[in-house]
Amino acid sequence: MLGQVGDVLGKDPLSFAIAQRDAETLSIVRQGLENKNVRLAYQPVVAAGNHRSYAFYEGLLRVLDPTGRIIPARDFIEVIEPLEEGRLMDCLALEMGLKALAANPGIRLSINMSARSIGYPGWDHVLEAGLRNDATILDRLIIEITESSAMLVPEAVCAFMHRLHMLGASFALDDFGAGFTSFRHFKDFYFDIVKIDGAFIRNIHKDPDNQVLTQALVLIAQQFDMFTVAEGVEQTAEAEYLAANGIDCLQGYLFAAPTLSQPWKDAHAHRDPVIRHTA
Ligand code: G
Ligand code: MN
Repeated sequence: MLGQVGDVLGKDPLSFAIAQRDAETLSIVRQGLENKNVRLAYQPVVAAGNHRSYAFYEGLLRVLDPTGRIIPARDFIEVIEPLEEGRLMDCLALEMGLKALAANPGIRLSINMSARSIGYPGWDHVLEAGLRNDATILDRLIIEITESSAMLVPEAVCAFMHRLHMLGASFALDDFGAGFTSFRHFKDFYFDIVKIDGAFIRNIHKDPDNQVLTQALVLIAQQFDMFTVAEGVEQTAEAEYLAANGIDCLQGYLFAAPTLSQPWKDAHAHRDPVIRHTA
Protein backbone atom coordinates (compact mmCIF):
# COMPACT_ATOMS: atom_id res chain seq x y z
CA MET A 1 0.00 0.00 0.00
CA LEU A 2 2.67 2.45 1.09
CA GLY A 3 4.79 1.17 -1.72
CA GLN A 4 2.08 2.10 -4.21
CA VAL A 5 1.73 5.59 -2.83
CA GLY A 6 5.51 5.91 -2.85
CA ASP A 7 5.58 4.78 -6.50
CA VAL A 8 2.91 7.25 -7.50
CA LEU A 9 4.51 10.12 -5.61
CA GLY A 10 8.04 9.22 -6.57
CA LYS A 11 7.68 8.19 -10.20
CA ASP A 12 4.69 9.95 -11.55
CA PRO A 13 3.54 12.96 -9.61
CA LEU A 14 1.47 14.13 -12.57
CA SER A 15 -0.73 11.00 -12.55
CA PHE A 16 -1.14 11.38 -8.83
CA ALA A 17 -2.22 15.00 -9.17
CA ILE A 18 -4.65 14.12 -11.98
CA ALA A 19 -6.19 11.26 -9.99
CA GLN A 20 -6.63 13.54 -7.01
CA ARG A 21 -8.18 16.29 -9.14
CA ASP A 22 -10.59 13.78 -10.72
CA ALA A 23 -11.67 12.55 -7.29
CA GLU A 24 -12.29 16.14 -6.21
CA THR A 25 -14.28 16.88 -9.39
CA LEU A 26 -16.42 13.82 -8.78
CA SER A 27 -17.16 14.85 -5.23
CA ILE A 28 -18.13 18.39 -6.35
CA VAL A 29 -20.38 16.92 -9.07
CA ARG A 30 -21.99 14.63 -6.51
CA GLN A 31 -22.68 17.60 -4.26
CA GLY A 32 -24.07 19.62 -7.17
CA LEU A 33 -26.48 16.83 -8.10
CA GLU A 34 -27.62 16.23 -4.51
CA ASN A 35 -28.28 19.95 -4.01
CA LYS A 36 -29.88 20.27 -7.45
CA ASN A 37 -27.27 22.88 -8.22
CA VAL A 38 -27.83 22.30 -11.93
CA ARG A 39 -29.13 24.22 -14.94
CA LEU A 40 -30.20 23.36 -18.45
CA ALA A 41 -28.18 24.95 -21.25
CA TYR A 42 -30.09 25.23 -24.53
CA GLN A 43 -28.76 24.83 -28.04
CA PRO A 44 -31.03 25.30 -31.07
CA VAL A 45 -31.44 22.76 -33.85
CA VAL A 46 -32.15 24.70 -37.03
CA ALA A 47 -33.82 23.74 -40.31
CA ALA A 48 -31.12 23.03 -42.94
CA GLY A 49 -32.97 25.15 -45.47
CA ASN A 50 -33.73 28.06 -43.15
CA HIS A 51 -31.33 28.68 -40.29
CA ARG A 52 -33.77 31.09 -38.68
CA SER A 53 -36.31 28.35 -38.22
CA TYR A 54 -35.67 26.45 -34.97
CA ALA A 55 -37.01 22.88 -35.09
CA PHE A 56 -36.26 22.23 -31.41
CA TYR A 57 -33.77 22.95 -28.67
CA GLU A 58 -31.46 20.45 -27.02
CA GLY A 59 -31.41 20.91 -23.24
CA LEU A 60 -28.00 19.97 -21.86
CA LEU A 61 -27.69 19.50 -18.11
CA ARG A 62 -24.92 21.58 -16.55
CA VAL A 63 -23.66 20.98 -13.02
CA LEU A 64 -22.43 23.98 -11.04
CA ASP A 65 -19.72 24.07 -8.37
CA PRO A 66 -20.43 25.82 -5.05
CA THR A 67 -19.19 29.14 -6.49
CA GLY A 68 -21.71 28.90 -9.35
CA ARG A 69 -19.24 27.99 -12.08
CA ILE A 70 -20.12 25.28 -14.61
CA ILE A 71 -18.06 22.10 -14.21
CA PRO A 72 -17.12 21.00 -17.78
CA ALA A 73 -19.15 17.87 -18.57
CA ARG A 74 -16.18 16.23 -20.31
CA ASP A 75 -14.39 16.11 -16.92
CA PHE A 76 -16.88 13.68 -15.41
CA ILE A 77 -19.55 12.45 -17.81
CA GLU A 78 -17.85 9.17 -18.75
CA VAL A 79 -17.01 8.37 -15.13
CA ILE A 80 -20.49 8.95 -13.73
CA GLU A 81 -22.50 7.57 -16.66
CA PRO A 82 -22.57 3.98 -15.33
CA LEU A 83 -22.95 5.09 -11.69
CA GLU A 84 -25.96 6.16 -9.59
CA GLU A 85 -24.95 9.78 -10.26
CA GLY A 86 -25.60 9.15 -13.96
CA ARG A 87 -29.17 8.12 -13.17
CA LEU A 88 -29.57 11.21 -11.00
CA MET A 89 -28.37 13.40 -13.87
CA ASP A 90 -30.96 11.90 -16.21
CA CYS A 91 -33.72 12.45 -13.63
CA LEU A 92 -32.70 16.09 -13.15
CA ALA A 93 -32.54 16.67 -16.92
CA LEU A 94 -36.08 15.26 -17.26
CA GLU A 95 -37.37 17.30 -14.33
CA MET A 96 -35.92 20.54 -15.68
CA GLY A 97 -36.92 19.74 -19.25
CA LEU A 98 -40.55 19.14 -18.29
CA LYS A 99 -40.59 22.39 -16.29
CA ALA A 100 -39.23 24.30 -19.29
CA LEU A 101 -41.85 22.74 -21.58
CA ALA A 102 -44.67 23.61 -19.16
CA ALA A 103 -43.45 27.20 -18.84
CA ASN A 104 -42.89 27.68 -22.60
CA PRO A 105 -45.79 26.29 -24.64
CA GLY A 106 -44.20 27.39 -27.94
CA ILE A 107 -41.08 25.22 -27.75
CA ARG A 108 -40.08 21.67 -28.46
CA LEU A 109 -37.19 20.40 -26.34
CA SER A 110 -34.89 17.41 -26.29
CA ILE A 111 -33.14 16.01 -23.24
CA ASN A 112 -30.46 13.36 -23.01
CA MET A 113 -30.96 10.04 -21.32
CA SER A 114 -28.82 6.94 -20.97
CA ALA A 115 -30.49 3.62 -21.74
CA ARG A 116 -29.11 2.63 -18.33
CA SER A 117 -31.78 4.85 -16.77
CA ILE A 118 -34.62 2.81 -18.27
CA GLY A 119 -36.46 1.13 -15.41
CA TYR A 120 -34.85 3.40 -12.80
CA PRO A 121 -37.79 4.13 -10.49
CA GLY A 122 -36.81 7.76 -9.89
CA TRP A 123 -37.12 8.55 -13.59
CA ASP A 124 -40.73 7.40 -13.75
CA HIS A 125 -41.55 9.34 -10.58
CA VAL A 126 -40.14 12.52 -12.11
CA LEU A 127 -42.16 11.88 -15.27
CA GLU A 128 -45.40 11.37 -13.34
CA ALA A 129 -44.86 14.48 -11.23
CA GLY A 130 -43.98 16.57 -14.27
CA LEU A 131 -47.12 15.50 -16.12
CA ARG A 132 -49.51 15.93 -13.21
CA ASN A 133 -50.70 19.37 -14.29
CA ASP A 134 -50.61 18.89 -18.04
CA ALA A 135 -49.74 15.58 -19.70
CA THR A 136 -49.82 17.12 -23.18
CA ILE A 137 -46.39 18.71 -22.66
CA LEU A 138 -44.95 15.29 -23.49
CA ASP A 139 -45.95 15.87 -27.14
CA ARG A 140 -43.15 18.44 -27.28
CA LEU A 141 -40.48 16.32 -25.57
CA ILE A 142 -37.79 14.49 -27.53
CA ILE A 143 -35.71 11.96 -25.62
CA GLU A 144 -32.16 11.56 -26.96
CA ILE A 145 -30.53 8.19 -26.31
CA THR A 146 -26.97 7.58 -27.47
CA GLU A 147 -26.43 4.80 -29.89
CA SER A 148 -23.79 3.22 -27.65
CA SER A 149 -26.09 3.08 -24.62
CA ALA A 150 -29.12 1.94 -26.67
CA MET A 151 -27.16 -1.04 -27.93
CA LEU A 152 -26.41 -2.19 -24.38
CA VAL A 153 -30.06 -3.10 -23.78
CA PRO A 154 -31.92 -3.00 -27.12
CA GLU A 155 -34.96 -4.94 -25.89
CA ALA A 156 -35.45 -2.62 -22.92
CA VAL A 157 -35.08 0.39 -25.23
CA CYS A 158 -37.79 -0.95 -27.56
CA ALA A 159 -40.29 -1.52 -24.76
CA PHE A 160 -39.53 1.86 -23.20
CA MET A 161 -39.89 3.67 -26.52
CA HIS A 162 -43.18 2.00 -27.18
CA ARG A 163 -44.57 3.08 -23.81
CA LEU A 164 -43.34 6.69 -24.10
CA HIS A 165 -44.51 7.01 -27.71
CA MET A 166 -48.00 6.12 -26.50
CA LEU A 167 -47.76 9.01 -24.07
CA GLY A 168 -46.75 11.38 -26.86
CA ALA A 169 -42.93 11.66 -26.60
CA SER A 170 -40.54 11.40 -29.56
CA PHE A 171 -37.08 9.82 -29.67
CA ALA A 172 -33.72 10.72 -31.17
CA LEU A 173 -30.80 8.35 -31.66
CA ASP A 174 -27.86 10.47 -30.44
CA ASP A 175 -24.29 10.34 -31.78
CA PHE A 176 -25.39 8.10 -34.65
CA GLY A 177 -22.39 6.42 -36.27
CA ALA A 178 -20.21 6.67 -33.17
CA GLY A 179 -21.65 3.60 -31.45
CA PHE A 180 -21.88 0.08 -32.74
CA THR A 181 -25.29 -0.26 -34.26
CA SER A 182 -26.36 -3.72 -34.88
CA PHE A 183 -28.48 -3.03 -37.95
CA ARG A 184 -30.73 -5.87 -36.92
CA HIS A 185 -32.08 -3.66 -34.13
CA PHE A 186 -32.97 -0.84 -36.47
CA LYS A 187 -36.02 -2.73 -37.53
CA ASP A 188 -37.20 -2.95 -33.92
CA PHE A 189 -36.39 0.55 -32.76
CA TYR A 190 -38.78 3.44 -33.32
CA PHE A 191 -36.47 6.42 -33.38
CA ASP A 192 -38.11 9.47 -34.95
CA ILE A 193 -34.84 11.33 -35.41
CA VAL A 194 -31.17 10.41 -35.87
CA LYS A 195 -28.43 12.82 -34.89
CA ILE A 196 -25.33 12.15 -36.94
CA ASP A 197 -22.20 12.31 -34.82
CA GLY A 198 -20.14 15.48 -35.23
CA ALA A 199 -17.05 13.45 -36.12
CA PHE A 200 -18.62 12.73 -39.54
CA ILE A 201 -19.59 16.33 -40.10
CA ARG A 202 -16.13 17.85 -39.61
CA ASN A 203 -14.96 19.32 -42.95
CA ILE A 204 -17.58 17.31 -44.81
CA HIS A 205 -17.47 19.73 -47.75
CA LYS A 206 -13.90 18.64 -48.49
CA ASP A 207 -13.53 15.25 -46.79
CA PRO A 208 -14.59 12.42 -49.14
CA ASP A 209 -14.55 9.84 -46.32
CA ASN A 210 -17.01 11.85 -44.25
CA GLN A 211 -19.15 12.44 -47.33
CA VAL A 212 -19.55 8.71 -47.97
CA LEU A 213 -20.05 7.83 -44.30
CA THR A 214 -22.69 10.53 -43.81
CA GLN A 215 -24.41 9.57 -47.04
CA ALA A 216 -24.67 5.98 -45.77
CA LEU A 217 -26.08 7.15 -42.42
CA VAL A 218 -28.63 9.39 -44.18
CA LEU A 219 -29.73 6.53 -46.45
CA ILE A 220 -30.37 4.32 -43.45
CA ALA A 221 -32.31 7.09 -41.70
CA GLN A 222 -34.44 7.75 -44.78
CA GLN A 223 -35.16 4.07 -45.24
CA PHE A 224 -36.60 3.97 -41.73
CA ASP A 225 -38.48 7.30 -42.05
CA MET A 226 -36.25 9.02 -39.57
CA PHE A 227 -35.63 12.73 -39.56
CA THR A 228 -31.89 13.63 -39.81
CA VAL A 229 -29.92 16.13 -37.74
CA ALA A 230 -26.20 16.86 -38.27
CA GLU A 231 -24.38 17.58 -34.98
CA GLY A 232 -21.34 19.78 -34.47
CA VAL A 233 -21.76 22.02 -37.52
CA GLU A 234 -19.13 24.74 -37.20
CA GLN A 235 -18.52 26.04 -40.73
CA THR A 236 -20.77 27.63 -43.36
CA ALA A 237 -19.35 25.31 -46.03
CA GLU A 238 -20.35 22.27 -43.94
CA ALA A 239 -23.89 23.64 -43.52
CA GLU A 240 -24.21 24.27 -47.26
CA TYR A 241 -22.97 20.79 -48.15
CA LEU A 242 -25.35 19.16 -45.66
CA ALA A 243 -28.39 21.13 -46.84
CA ALA A 244 -27.64 20.17 -50.44
CA ASN A 245 -27.32 16.50 -49.48
CA GLY A 246 -30.63 15.82 -47.82
CA ILE A 247 -29.99 16.55 -44.13
CA ASP A 248 -33.10 17.98 -42.49
CA CYS A 249 -31.66 19.93 -39.58
CA LEU A 250 -28.36 21.28 -38.30
CA GLN A 251 -26.94 21.90 -34.83
CA GLY A 252 -23.62 23.40 -33.81
CA TYR A 253 -21.52 26.39 -32.89
CA LEU A 254 -22.10 27.90 -36.36
CA PHE A 255 -25.63 28.73 -35.22
CA ALA A 256 -25.29 28.92 -31.45
CA ALA A 257 -23.39 27.36 -28.55
CA PRO A 258 -25.47 26.00 -25.68
CA THR A 259 -26.51 28.91 -23.43
CA LEU A 260 -28.06 29.16 -20.00
CA SER A 261 -30.31 31.96 -21.24
CA GLN A 262 -33.45 30.96 -23.13
CA PRO A 263 -32.76 31.36 -26.85
CA TRP A 264 -36.44 31.15 -27.85
CA LYS A 265 -36.84 34.56 -26.34
CA ASP A 266 -34.81 35.81 -29.36
CA ALA A 267 -36.82 37.69 -31.93
CA HIS A 268 -35.52 35.32 -34.64
CA ALA A 269 -36.86 32.09 -33.19
CA HIS A 270 -39.79 30.55 -35.02
CA ARG A 271 -41.56 27.28 -34.60
CA ASP A 272 -40.95 24.71 -37.25
CA PRO A 273 -43.41 22.10 -38.54
CA VAL A 274 -44.00 19.32 -36.11
CA ILE A 275 -41.51 16.46 -35.97
CA ARG A 276 -43.49 13.47 -34.87
CA HIS A 277 -43.45 9.77 -35.13
CA THR A 278 -46.31 8.92 -37.42
CA ALA A 279 -46.58 5.14 -37.10
O1 G B 1 -23.67 13.76 -26.83
P1 G B 1 -24.31 15.05 -27.31
O2 G B 1 -24.40 15.13 -28.79
O3 G B 1 -25.65 15.28 -26.64
O4 G B 1 -23.31 16.21 -26.82
C1 G B 1 -23.55 17.53 -27.06
C2 G B 1 -22.28 18.30 -26.67
O5 G B 1 -21.66 18.81 -27.87
C3 G B 1 -22.57 19.50 -25.81
O6 G B 1 -21.84 19.43 -24.62
C4 G B 1 -22.19 20.70 -26.65
O7 G B 1 -21.58 21.70 -25.86
C5 G B 1 -21.25 20.15 -27.68
N1 G B 1 -21.36 20.86 -28.95
C6 G B 1 -22.43 21.50 -29.43
N2 G B 1 -22.20 22.06 -30.66
C7 G B 1 -20.91 21.75 -30.98
C8 G B 1 -20.07 22.04 -32.10
O8 G B 1 -20.45 22.70 -33.08
N3 G B 1 -18.80 21.54 -32.04
C9 G B 1 -18.34 20.80 -31.00
N4 G B 1 -17.08 20.35 -31.01
N5 G B 1 -19.11 20.50 -29.91
C10 G B 1 -20.38 20.97 -29.89
MN1 MN C 1 -27.58 14.94 -27.37
